[in-house]
Amino acid sequence: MKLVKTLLAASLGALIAASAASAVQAKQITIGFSQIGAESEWRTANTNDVKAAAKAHNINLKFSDAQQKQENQIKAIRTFIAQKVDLIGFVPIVATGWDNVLREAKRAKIPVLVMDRDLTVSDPSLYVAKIGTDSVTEGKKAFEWLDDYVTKNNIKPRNGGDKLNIVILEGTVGASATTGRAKGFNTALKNSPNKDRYKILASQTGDFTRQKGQEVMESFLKSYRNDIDILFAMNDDMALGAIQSIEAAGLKPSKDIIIVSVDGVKGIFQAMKDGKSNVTVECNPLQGDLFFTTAEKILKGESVPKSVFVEEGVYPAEKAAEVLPTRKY
Ligand code: GZL
Repeated sequence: MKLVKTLLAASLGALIAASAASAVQAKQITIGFSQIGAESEWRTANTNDVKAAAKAHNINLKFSDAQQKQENQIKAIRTFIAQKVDLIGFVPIVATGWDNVLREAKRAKIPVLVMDRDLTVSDPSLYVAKIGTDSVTEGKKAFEWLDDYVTKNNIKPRNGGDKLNIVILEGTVGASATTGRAKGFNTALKNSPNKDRYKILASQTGDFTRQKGQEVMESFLKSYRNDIDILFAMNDDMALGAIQSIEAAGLKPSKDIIIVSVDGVKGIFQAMKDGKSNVTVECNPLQGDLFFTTAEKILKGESVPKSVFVEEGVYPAEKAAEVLPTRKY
């Protein structure tokens, strides 16, 4: 009789444990996600991928669009804390200014997972990890492609001088994508054996938007028209805006002015196919699946790497027609 009671108690215990475990598994994860805004084709692709991946992972996603304002991101994170979400995700529009709100998340014992851009905090434990892109390498790849192209095609300054003049359309001021790409590009230029053939004539933010890219390129052309040989645009949207200004000034984009940009969105592949741009360095926005897989690991108490980069390539114009139909964004 005693044995029967023991067996019954054991099976009851197992039943309770199993149902508790299944209850934990059954509990849908709720994640609060603060997105920067919708400033570029790239950002829209990133948002669409996050939403699709949340569905695929059966995540209850509370999505907030900050309309390009850091204060809106901070407000959204505070709301997520008040709602006691399981995890907070966000794309830091700029690298600094997050310590206080992330301390509030830490006090509320809500883990924070960063996507896409980097942040600078006084205490690295304020966020668990960052899933995203390596903007320094993207900037380095951009210059290295340019240097190789100039050498192979024996490109000479349009004004007959001894320097190939570069103008730069920078991204959002203070964003890690901006500082990283600038660092990568400028360091590769400084380390190049051909560094003396280049001069950076002007560099100004176009805030990653097509409209500002067009406006700033128009002002560059007014100031330096026939002295500009190369445009480095820190994203494709600004390059596409600049192409419109270059054509309006009666110049041939990709021929009179070599154009190098970053992202790899469909719009730049079409421009390259139309003979209007030279190369795009891919920055992969399709980070949603990796983000939610990592979030699930964090919530199970598993350890994850502090930083994980997604795969990225380089696509010159001659590849555009072949690659365009395969592009997912
Ligand atoms: C890069 C990403 C940048 C893109 C832009 O990781 O944060 O923001 O390059 C986007 O197109 O606006």
